Amino acid sequence: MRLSRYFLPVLKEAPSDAQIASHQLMLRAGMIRQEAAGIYAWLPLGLRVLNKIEQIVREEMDRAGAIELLMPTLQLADLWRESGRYDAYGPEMLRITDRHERELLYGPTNEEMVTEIFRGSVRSYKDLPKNLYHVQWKFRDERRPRFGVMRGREFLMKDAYSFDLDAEGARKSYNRMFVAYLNLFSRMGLKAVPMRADTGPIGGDLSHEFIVLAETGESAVFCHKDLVEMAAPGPDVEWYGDLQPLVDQRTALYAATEEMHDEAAFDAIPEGDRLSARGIEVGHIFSFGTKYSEPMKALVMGPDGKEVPVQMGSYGVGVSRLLGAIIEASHDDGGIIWPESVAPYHVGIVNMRQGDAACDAACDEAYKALQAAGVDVLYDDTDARGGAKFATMDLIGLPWQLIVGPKGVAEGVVELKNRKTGERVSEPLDAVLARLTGKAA
Ligand code: 5CA
Repeated sequence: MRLSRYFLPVLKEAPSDAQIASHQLMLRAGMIRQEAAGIYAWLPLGLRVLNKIEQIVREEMDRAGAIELLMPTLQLADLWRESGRYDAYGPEMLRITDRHERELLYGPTNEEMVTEIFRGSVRSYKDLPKNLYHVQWKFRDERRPRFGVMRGREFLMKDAYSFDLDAEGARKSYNRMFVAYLNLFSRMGLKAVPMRADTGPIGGDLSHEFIVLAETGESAVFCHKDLVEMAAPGPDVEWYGDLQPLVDQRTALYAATEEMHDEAAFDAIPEGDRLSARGIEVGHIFSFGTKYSEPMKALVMGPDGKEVPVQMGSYGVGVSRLLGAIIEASHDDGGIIWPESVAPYHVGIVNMRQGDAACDAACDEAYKALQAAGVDVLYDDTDARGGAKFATMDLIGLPWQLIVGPKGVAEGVVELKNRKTGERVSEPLDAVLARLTGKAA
């Protein structure tokens, strides 16, 4: 993409109501624009990152055996009356009436609808286990929407729902999602710690929140510090084997959110290993047995010929919130530092003297070669000053900057800067292109 043809409305100053770094940087980098309290338009640069995060989530769900579908944002109130949650949900639910006076709601979550889909076609244990998921916009009329995409009213969530014949199967489904979550957050460069959590309006008795530690996090959390550095298992796990040891490894050490905190258990940890911090909840998984299947009559036939309500769990990832969490974890005074896996573009080309024939030619060559190699590239071909171009590149945080100036070009070299480390190397263009495309020069 050529910046001169792109839509990247960067701001010099962050609006004064943006209190935390990620919110300020997302506004300044032209990624989002507030349209109403807690409701954002996703501008082109922001949308690219959102799509990348969504794709990582999707790949890890698929790997763990979950199956993607797409449920609508609007749901019938009557469906929620079946579970008893229509009245229980309170003012967070956006309630809507259509022209026929039918009561609808904008989905804050999908347990009821997915249970309805399941009961419409699955009858036998032979079709189990199943895990259905979607990535869809949700609406919750939060009392205090704040911190940009971190606590929005309209936000993008991945929500998966598992169905099993018995509690043992449900536990296996839960474990698959637990392990998939460790991998998916790690692929985004995040250290997310699973912590015992309260289940709130979703219900059930087994639940973990996945927490990214950050000073600006909304939740107070307590854990053993070894959990923070524990590496993710990676993709080569036996998804339908015994995952309990992997889960036990993470749950043996103390980790809990404020609502579940047990002071005595925490104090039993040696003092130097205790971590009392703040965190951002990027995912939340629940196992709630028959809470929905029983009242909604989602029954399956067991091998003994008896019908039982299906055992369920639900598994959420805050896809749009993740942009905020990643930026909180990875930025400096100059701006965002995207991990490669979610960066909107891999490389930014900075033409230090637009209009200079040699600079333009070198930039064009680099732009074409990178595009041909399938590398996402943003070419700053505007006539802004060099200083302003550097500031924009640092702000939007692409992993690599390829800097082309008249002096270097005359000497046959360009500069390659690593956004994260700040390291620069001066090399012939061919060598730099080889590095960026992963081919030897
Ligand atoms: N049905 C369950 C799991 S699918 C559920 O709704 N869980 S949840 O309420 O915990 O939400 C799942 C994830 O969505 C949270 O972990 C959080 O990362 C994200 N989330 C929740 N509320 C918001 C919000 N207001 N703004 C942005 N992200 C949110």
